[in-house]
Amino acid sequence: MIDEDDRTAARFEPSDADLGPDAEPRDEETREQGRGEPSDAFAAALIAGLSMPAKSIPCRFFYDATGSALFERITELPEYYPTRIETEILADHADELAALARPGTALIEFGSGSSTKTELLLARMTDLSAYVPIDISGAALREAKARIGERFSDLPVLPVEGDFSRPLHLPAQIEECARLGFFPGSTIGNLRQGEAIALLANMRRILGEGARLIIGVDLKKDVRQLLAAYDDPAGATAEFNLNLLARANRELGANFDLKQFAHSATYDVRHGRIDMHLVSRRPQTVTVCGRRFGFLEGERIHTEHSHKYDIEGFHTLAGEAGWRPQAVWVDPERLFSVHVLVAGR
Ligand code: AVJ
Repeated sequence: MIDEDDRTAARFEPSDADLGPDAEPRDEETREQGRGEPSDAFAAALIAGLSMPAKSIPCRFFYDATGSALFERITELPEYYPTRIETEILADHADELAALARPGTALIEFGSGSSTKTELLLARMTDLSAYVPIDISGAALREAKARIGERFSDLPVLPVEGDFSRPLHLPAQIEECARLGFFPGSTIGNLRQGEAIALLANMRRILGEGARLIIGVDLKKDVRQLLAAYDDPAGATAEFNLNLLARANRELGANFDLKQFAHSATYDVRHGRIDMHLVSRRPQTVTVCGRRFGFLEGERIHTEHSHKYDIEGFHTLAGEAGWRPQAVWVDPERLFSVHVLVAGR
């Protein structure tokens, strides 16, 4: 089931910022730009991506302050079901979630941006020993710690600043704890097959044998419904997509004319994924950091993959990374799935 072209892509969104707990901290100023990545990383990725015959921009650059706010708006759209349905599934399985967190368990969240869902879990998991958010952004971690610390004052919050697509150590304080991972939002869908397997395998190494992982995965469904979720009539997704170019103008002094690029979302049946592009409306030239990039009319910049799985397909993928299925929950309309996996073959 593994595509050749997917196999070669071994890693999840390589970033210049390998901030394991032992890495040298970068200075505060560069670290605070966007989602913890300095502008020069954006500049380098943008120039590399626009220099390829098939142009692309890595989707992790969506999430500067503006992009994060736009994504929040997307999650409130009637057409964008994933956030709403995943939250419902978690709420509907509160007792089973609580049972996953026996006394002495540490909850380890991959990313720290999903406040409502995290708080839903923490409210149910009353016997947790610690909450460990892992994120590349120190600012996001400080916010999460303040917010969680306020509402759950008895719960030790032990943030880890680092890139969870790389080897990473958990805090010594949770050495004796059972580990329960949490990776909501179908973020796994951003990765190609090979990258997704590599990330899941890395999470297994981080959490250790016997650990459990709660992971949200968007399901395959009617193509019209998928397309509506990624090309909403209110134009929020278009604005989110175009923010990549707006960000380049703001941060790098690029001169993209936002009116001359169109948002596009298509469904690729073979790979089971939504592809987002920005499409040049006419022949044009854009300057980024002193470099000129030509666009033909209709030429596209690829900006995001969002893979959709059926339950069996996701089980196969997780199995390749050394995870066994323990449980899977879906909503009555079968729009979204939440899996519980166990580390070990
Ligand atoms: C945050 C990656 C899950 O793929 O649905 C929403 C991002 N892109 N609308 C997704 C997104 C366009 C989202 N994920």
